[in-house]
Amino acid sequence: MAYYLGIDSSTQSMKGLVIDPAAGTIVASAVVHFNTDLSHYNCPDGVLAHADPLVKHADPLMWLAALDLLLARMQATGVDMGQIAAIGGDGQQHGSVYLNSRFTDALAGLKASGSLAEQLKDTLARPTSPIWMDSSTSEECRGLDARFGARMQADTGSPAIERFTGPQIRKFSKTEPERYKQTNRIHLVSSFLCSVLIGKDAPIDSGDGAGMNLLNLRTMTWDAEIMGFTAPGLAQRMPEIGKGVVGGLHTYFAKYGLKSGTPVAVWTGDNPASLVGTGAWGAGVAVVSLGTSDTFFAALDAFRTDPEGCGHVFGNPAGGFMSLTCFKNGSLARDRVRQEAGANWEFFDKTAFRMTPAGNAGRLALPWFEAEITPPVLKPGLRANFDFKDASPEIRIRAVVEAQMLALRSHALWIGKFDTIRVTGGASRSPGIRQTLADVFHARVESIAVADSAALGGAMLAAHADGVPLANMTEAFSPVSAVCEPRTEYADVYDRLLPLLRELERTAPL
Ligand code: XUL
Repeated sequence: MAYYLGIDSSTQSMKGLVIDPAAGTIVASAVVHFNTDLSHYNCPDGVLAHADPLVKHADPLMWLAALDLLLARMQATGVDMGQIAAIGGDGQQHGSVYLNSRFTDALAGLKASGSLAEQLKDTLARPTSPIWMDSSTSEECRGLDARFGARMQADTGSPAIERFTGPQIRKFSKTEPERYKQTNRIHLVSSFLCSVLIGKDAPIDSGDGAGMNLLNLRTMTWDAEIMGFTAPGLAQRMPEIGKGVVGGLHTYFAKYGLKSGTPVAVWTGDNPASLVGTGAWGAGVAVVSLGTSDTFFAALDAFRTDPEGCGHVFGNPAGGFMSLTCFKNGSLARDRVRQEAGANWEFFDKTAFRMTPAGNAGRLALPWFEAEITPPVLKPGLRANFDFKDASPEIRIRAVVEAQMLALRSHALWIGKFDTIRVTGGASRSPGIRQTLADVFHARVESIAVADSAALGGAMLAAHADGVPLANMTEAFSPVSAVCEPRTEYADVYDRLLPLLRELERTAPL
């Protein structure tokens, strides 16, 4: 019986799942939380503190420590690691790791007696990694806009975007030219961790590679002209684009009971992996993922870009393309509103919604505690169209949740109209949020049993690379576990609120 391991390296944690596709079961799971398990890396929410609120970096050694700890924990569950026939995975998108000339030898020579972090610490050409939450590259984006104009979006699927890897590399090469010179290889979080598993440079997949402003989605190759303008000598520093099995597992990982040489499938981004894990990789079903970031995504029937320039096109790991709209102020913002309201999760998820009417008498609040991605807003601060501070906890909570769901609807219009939305991520367990989502979109909201859809997607992609059809696994692993129907009587309420939300996005002062 063959098992498959999927690993999801997300913003605040690393999770792993082992699946048995023949039996249709999840046989083991493990998780490492960065704030509690690896607090000495000082990245409590997955981010290092920085004086500039637009700069968001993480310590890449923490991801290595997490990989060691996750595999040890997985082995400790008692699962037979030797039965794992292939490994897949995914990483938070856009984040980048900068490696020097020692990387290749250090990877190949990994010794089971040491840890990954210890053995690879001297291979970093840049000690920290910018991640998707970073908004500090506006100047670089304007430079790319001025040079490429509409071609950037038409060919790479997105206009120049602050958190995307190309603008981040451009900033690094300009502000730290010495360190850039020392950089031999630039990896995404996904391809970095995949490289560590196979003990050599892994390629980048088109799902994650599309989030860089460097990959030409019409040819599926690096865009030489954009690369050349982004930073000097960038082409030599990039891995290849690849798919399927990209190498065999390094002997280092035998200490966790894994077989050396086990095929490793190319890693993708967390959202593309989630598209697979939620069973939405075929056309017709949209996904709302409510995690550190809130995202709306769906498989695309054809290559199509967002006329407003906020959304993106990524590669769909099952073939073709996917669309995505991303909001930075997701679960951390919800948690902050909850704490400031002095409420527990029971109150946030249920009571607040029973105490207030749908539509909240027109009161809306956008919790932009961090610079927002959609729409692009660089000056953080909550925007409300009423006196937020003095309002009761239940009114504040509904105002924030309704504004978040309306923003999702408003900025996903370019993707299409969907009768069914599949919801995933931690906050998808909240009944109040699920009902609001259904009412705001006038759509049936389905939950699937596995909340870690990205790790599941990674495991499914590993099995797929080993010849197991995705469709069989979707039936087994992504069945609908709960449904929330929209309440037709509130359709008008939210149709009327949509222009108010747009107005608030445009005008509300800080
Ligand atoms: C997507 C995005 C985030 C990260 C972290 O474009 O920036 O969703 O992938 O989850």
